[in-house]
Amino acid sequence: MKPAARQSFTKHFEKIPHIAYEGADSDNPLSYRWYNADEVIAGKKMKDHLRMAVCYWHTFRGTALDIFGPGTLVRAWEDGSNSVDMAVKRTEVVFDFITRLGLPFYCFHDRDVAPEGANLTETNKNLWAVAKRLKELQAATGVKLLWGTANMFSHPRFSQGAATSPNADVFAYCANSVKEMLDVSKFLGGENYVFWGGREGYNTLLNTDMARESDHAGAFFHMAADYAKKIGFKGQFLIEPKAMEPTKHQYDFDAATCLAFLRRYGLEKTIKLNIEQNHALLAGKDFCHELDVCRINGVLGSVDANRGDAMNGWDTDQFPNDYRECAQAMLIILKNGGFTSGGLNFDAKVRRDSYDVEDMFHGHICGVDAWARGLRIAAKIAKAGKIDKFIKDRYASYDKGVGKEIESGKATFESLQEYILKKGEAAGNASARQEYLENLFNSYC
Ligand code: XUL
Ligand code: CO
Repeated sequence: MKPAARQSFTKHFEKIPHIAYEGADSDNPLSYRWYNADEVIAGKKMKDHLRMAVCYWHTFRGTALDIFGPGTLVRAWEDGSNSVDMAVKRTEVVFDFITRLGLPFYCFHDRDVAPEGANLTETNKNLWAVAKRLKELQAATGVKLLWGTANMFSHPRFSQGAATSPNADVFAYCANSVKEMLDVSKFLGGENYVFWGGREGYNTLLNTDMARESDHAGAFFHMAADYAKKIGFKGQFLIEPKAMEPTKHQYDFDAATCLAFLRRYGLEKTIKLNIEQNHALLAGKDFCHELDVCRINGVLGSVDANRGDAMNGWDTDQFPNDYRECAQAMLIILKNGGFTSGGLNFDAKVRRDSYDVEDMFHGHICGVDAWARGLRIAAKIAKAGKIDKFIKDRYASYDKGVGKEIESGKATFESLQEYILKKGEAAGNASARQEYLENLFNSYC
């Protein structure tokens, strides 16, 4: 780590050391057991494979309020105000935290870093006041912006949607939000720009013109792309699918739904996807299914690394801990050639009764190590090549004869009928060997 990255900006984490790699046998809970940033795995440093980011919203703006009660997390650095002064002071705590974890990136919404003002002009001014300080802290620490985004879901004006609101003034308001955040993202060297749908969706068709709302969303993305081009913002646009919550029917339900939308509006070359584990669960899909849908369609952009709870149907946003699932996900990411502009953003929060500052570290350390261990396992599996070979062999009938004619486009229904009539019956199927493969997979863990 560069010496500059070890500086402490505040006194709030005095009792926490800079988290270092100590290896799998370490019994120090404030160390990494699997994440060794500069170690080369499968031809690349671990930090460059994983590109991990701290999210501003859960870790620094979340108080753990829920619908049954107020926030329980009292942070010593907060003065209780939602002022620009506090926003600027908070940035130093954030960078102190990220550098102690030794992670290379962070992500934020406009409203995470700066409060709304008395009017929109003041709101924009507030955002720039904080962005300037963020830029200084990025320069001082080497921490970079993985992605920026705009919060177009919290304020009551967005209660019926943002770009899909029936109120055109809200659409215009959102144009200001994204325009400013694209400028800020460019200013801070953001490597991506994320659109999570927020309240883009509906609760009942009795009040909703889905066709118009969809067209409005398409138009909004084109305006965003035009503006990014105009200012020379080179970051990758990403849509983050989510099936439900807050609306019943979210327009960005899952990867396949987003792909259909992108193709319908000619945006498939402009926008990739940011896949979140917990959102995949809400869609009733495996996280890895969503990743592979993206991979085979060339839109695997980035990942919101968290986990849901298989027993309930909401967005619990817990820190990832299942290194076997991370390993399977990393296999897909490696197959994709790794991340380019994307990375792993910990869109995760500590539980309502994990009150201490130390818990913020334990959550991140657990997530970092789950993914680092997953990467190590995935690299072993890829190198051994046994699973790849099994899959390749399973389709061997398409590498020759009639199968090859099907894949090359030479076969027709007539030619295939002639072939199979002559044979009289299809060749027997080989076993798909799921149990063998699951056992093989486990043997690398
Ligand atoms: C909401 C969610 C968001 C996005 C960014 O479920 O995941 O925090 O990641 O807007
Ligand atoms: Co997310």
